Amino acid sequence: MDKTKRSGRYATTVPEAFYQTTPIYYVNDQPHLGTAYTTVVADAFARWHRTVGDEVFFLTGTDEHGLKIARAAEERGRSPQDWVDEASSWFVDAWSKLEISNDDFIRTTEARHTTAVQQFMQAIYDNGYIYKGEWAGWYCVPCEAYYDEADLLPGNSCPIHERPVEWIVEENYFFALSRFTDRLLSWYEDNPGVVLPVSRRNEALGFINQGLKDISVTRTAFDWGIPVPWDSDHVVYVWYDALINYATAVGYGTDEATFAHLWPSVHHLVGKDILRFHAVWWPAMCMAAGIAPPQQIVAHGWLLVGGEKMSKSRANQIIPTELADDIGIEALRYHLLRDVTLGHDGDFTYEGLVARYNADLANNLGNLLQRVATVVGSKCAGVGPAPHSPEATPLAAVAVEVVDEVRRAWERAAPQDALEATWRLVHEMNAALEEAEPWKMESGPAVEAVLGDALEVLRLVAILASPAMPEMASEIFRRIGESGRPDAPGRAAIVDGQLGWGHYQAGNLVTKGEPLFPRRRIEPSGS
Ligand code: ME8
Repeated sequence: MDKTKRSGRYATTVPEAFYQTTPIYYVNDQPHLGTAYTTVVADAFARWHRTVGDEVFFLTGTDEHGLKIARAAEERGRSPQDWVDEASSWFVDAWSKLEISNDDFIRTTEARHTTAVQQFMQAIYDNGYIYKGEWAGWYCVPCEAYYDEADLLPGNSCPIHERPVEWIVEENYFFALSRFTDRLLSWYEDNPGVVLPVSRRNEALGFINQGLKDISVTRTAFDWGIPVPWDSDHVVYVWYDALINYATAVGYGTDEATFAHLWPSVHHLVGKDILRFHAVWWPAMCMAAGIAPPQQIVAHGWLLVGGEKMSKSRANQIIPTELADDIGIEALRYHLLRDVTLGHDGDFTYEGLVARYNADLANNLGNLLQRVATVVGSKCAGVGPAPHSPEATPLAAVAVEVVDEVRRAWERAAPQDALEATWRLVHEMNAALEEAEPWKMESGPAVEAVLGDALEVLRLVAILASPAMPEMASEIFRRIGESGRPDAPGRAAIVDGQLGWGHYQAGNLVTKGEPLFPRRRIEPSGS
């Protein structure tokens, strides 16, 4: 169904379905911490939305066509298909290790994608937005994009990859992007939250206001791509092919009912390097094909190493799975979500990772859990007591504020604020324990109420931290005797959810185990 027709102005509806995507990654090399960062953040959004009760569909995948991939295969003496089959499996494996909960993994060499791309292209062609022309320009193969001469660095180098671009002349089909300027501007005006954070929205508007040029969307110089349906001498330009993956995966061209259900409830998470493609080209392509543009595009900054972008071409990548082996998968996830302000660049250091781990996980949360389990063991025979009623403890009001802030933080695409707020509750609870010193008290109602509060805080924190640390949060639930998982669908729903104060089940068996987050010294293990 074409939802754009309902309003005629591409206004988006507020659906219950929540379709989260990551970029599809080029298979010219291994996944690194930069691509892992995007994927972990998208995963946390998907997990949060499942927990609040939304119907989530979470997609990631690999971008397998184009000159860059054809050359990567050639350099290794492999056929492109053989190469992409191997390289895409590295991403599947890495994401599985990092606990990425994707519902689907799309590869652009799949038959379903060929069907969708050809149908999408044909729709745009039939609607009169594609024409034939000649193109000459500076092309960066790693970006798979043309550059204006004015945007190049000295020596005709790409501003992102800092290596020389190539002069390419082609006869191609063009997409009439320039005809979408007004429609894009009014779409932005009607949908103030469509690009987050606001700084990235302004950047996207800047691209449009600079003036939009038509884009060449087919190639003839090589054939590693999807054939253009009306002219088989051409293959579809890799970016045009890649963007359509978001429609393919929810049934465009193959399953119209699923597509009508999930589109346009799509939330794209991308790095700032590909904002223009997602916030300008892609909505215009959707409009041209007669479908609604996406509901939201969230763009994050770069992870830097020593002040430089971490990237395949700079060979300064950090391998995320090695880091996860060293510090723990969920500690790494927590650090990426907590210490990078989404939208800004973040400098990655091993010292920063360990410092955050020790402060928040070992000292604060880990210590709270360990202390509470020990004292419930010694003062309450291992049986969890009930918390104070909300009127009887200031912690209940703190919990209400924290839950509210966490909800708002996820809505404004600020996971760092959601986790910071959650840890405020941990801090307050530790301070309350220091004050009451239940380990010095006699067994009885007074000690029970203090420990009941602490168990309730641990229950709430497990739910709120579960998008970052699903398995650790589950282990906390297990140790405080709560049944099920903290991230069960709907657990954090506003209506009938369990984020209010006082849901901890008195009478649960509390168990003490090994510390969840043993304190770390600064050296990577094995060094
Ligand atoms: O651009 N810091 O794929 P790609 C943070 N195939 N994020 C980083 C990063 C860093 N240092 N380096 C990479 C492509 N990323 C296209 C996308 S989508 C239809 C097609 C992340 O393998 C970030 O999300 O070059 C960036 O946008 C993406 O990886 C680029 O991945």
